[in-house]
Amino acid sequence: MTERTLILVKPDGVARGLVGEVLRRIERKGYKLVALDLRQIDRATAERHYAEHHDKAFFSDLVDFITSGPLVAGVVEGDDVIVAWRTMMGATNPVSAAPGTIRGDLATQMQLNVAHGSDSVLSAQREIGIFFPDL
Ligand code: IDP
Ligand code: MG
Repeated sequence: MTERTLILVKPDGVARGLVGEVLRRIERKGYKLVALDLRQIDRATAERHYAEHHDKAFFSDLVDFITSGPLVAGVVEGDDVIVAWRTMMGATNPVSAAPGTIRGDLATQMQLNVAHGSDSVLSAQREIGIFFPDL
């Protein structure tokens, strides 16, 4: 089924010059970029985006990190893209992310794991609404 998901190249990925690498994987796979923007987000936006993690011990570190520099936000469209993009990113912890995945190939630390992707149709709608309210 054709779906849309929110993708982020997080501030670590932008700082390391990995925007092209991440977008290349999306385009080669055959997905379509329907929105793309380089921006730095404020704490209120970060807290909304990561609201599900509000009570976790790492929440304030996560908000510090995601607001620390520019990120690339995008909306990607394609067949079953929500699950497929999460497969392409690999496990949240790069230590256990499979080789061939973004996190498996490009990252070593849980927080600095380069990319984000929505985890369900509902999260995708919610997150796209936060980053691209006009879509
Ligand atoms: P996801 O990005 O694979 O969906 P989530 O569990 O939603 O993973 O966590 C959101 C982000 O928070 C992760 O991508 C990672 O950057 C960070 N994170 C998750 N768990 C931890 C942790 O235990 N310590 C530090 N950062 C974490
Ligand atoms: Mg998540």
